[in-house]
Amino acid sequence: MSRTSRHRGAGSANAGTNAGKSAEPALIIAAHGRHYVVELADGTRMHAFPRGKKSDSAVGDHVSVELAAADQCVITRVQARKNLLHRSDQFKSKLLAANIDQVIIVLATEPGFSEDLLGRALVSAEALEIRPLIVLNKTDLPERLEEARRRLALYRELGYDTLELSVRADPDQALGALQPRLAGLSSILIGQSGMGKSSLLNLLIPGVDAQTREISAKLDSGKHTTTFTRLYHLPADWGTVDGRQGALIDSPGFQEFGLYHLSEGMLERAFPEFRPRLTECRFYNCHHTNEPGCGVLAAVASGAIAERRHQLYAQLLHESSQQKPW
Ligand SMILES: Nc1nc2c(ncn2[C@@H]2O[C@H](COP(=O)(O)OP(=O)(O)OP(=O)(O)O)[C@@H](O)[C@H]2O)c(=O)[nH]1
Ligand SMILES: [Mg+2]
Ligand SMILES: [Zn+2]
Repeated sequence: MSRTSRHRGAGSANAGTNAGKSAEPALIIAAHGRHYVVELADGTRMHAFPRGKKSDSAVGDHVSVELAAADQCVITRVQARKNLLHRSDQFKSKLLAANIDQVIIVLATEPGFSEDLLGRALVSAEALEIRPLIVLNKTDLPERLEEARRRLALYRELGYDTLELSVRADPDQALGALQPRLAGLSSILIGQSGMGKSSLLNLLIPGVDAQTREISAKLDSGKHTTTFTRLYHLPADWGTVDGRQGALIDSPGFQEFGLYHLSEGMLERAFPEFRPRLTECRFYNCHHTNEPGCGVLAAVASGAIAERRHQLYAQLLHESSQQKPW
């Protein structure tokens, strides 16, 4: 994400195997299927597409591009990535974003949030050892606030950082709470539609003007307002942390969060409350579903592990064991 090299093309542009053609480093800032927008080192933005049939890069990826037309380039190489967040079901695997430091799971009092999706989002972050942050938005709507708090109590007990805020009623408090948690990091906003992800983005990064539901209602473009994943640099006046400015990625709301790609070994470790129990199991290859002498099941029986967390684990284990064509 270095924005220091202002003289693109000079010196290293012909390095690598593409002598003659000039390959340039770029950052993917938007993705919609096979259609990408990249940002070059000097800040220039261009449309880009993958060379082959497969689109195997995601927002946040550092890539090499070659100019294909006046305002279009082709992605020739994806640099090694720190991590890659994705969702998957029986039929396909969908890339969400790469090189992420923090997953911000946005929930709201109204419309009510799905605890199943929250659990899955947490597992996906844990599996990649990415720090999750839970945000409960719309605390200005009092009817369902207590219910939302009650449902979130378990996740607070598990040690997850959980913030309450209202973009609409108290934007200053929201900004004050989020700015220090975001500065210098690359964070992604994920969650169901209508929770307020784009509203948060608009608050945090003035001038972005991301579409929120009001705007899309005016434009009559339907219910889901954000249709593609998009990276925004954090404001320059937030300063840098370890030389990094940080970024915030907005993503479209989802209704399902399949994790068919996670292995059994990743799953058992993605539940932090399971971890200290794993050494207590009688069998080294225990699945923690119905084995005798299982430390996890003993903790469920005693109430130390919540039944609904174990149910989610069992469901994810089932998904993980399915045949996947991809
Ligand atoms: N009452 C209240 N409404 C809010 C608040 N924040 C956002 N909203 C409203 O919630 C609706 C959905 O907000 P969006 O920001 O579009 O939600 P989103 O999560 O980006 O939704 P998708 O793009 O569909 O995934 C809009 O009508 C917002 O004005 C809040 O703090 N309080
Ligand atoms: Mg949105
Ligand atoms: Zn076990």
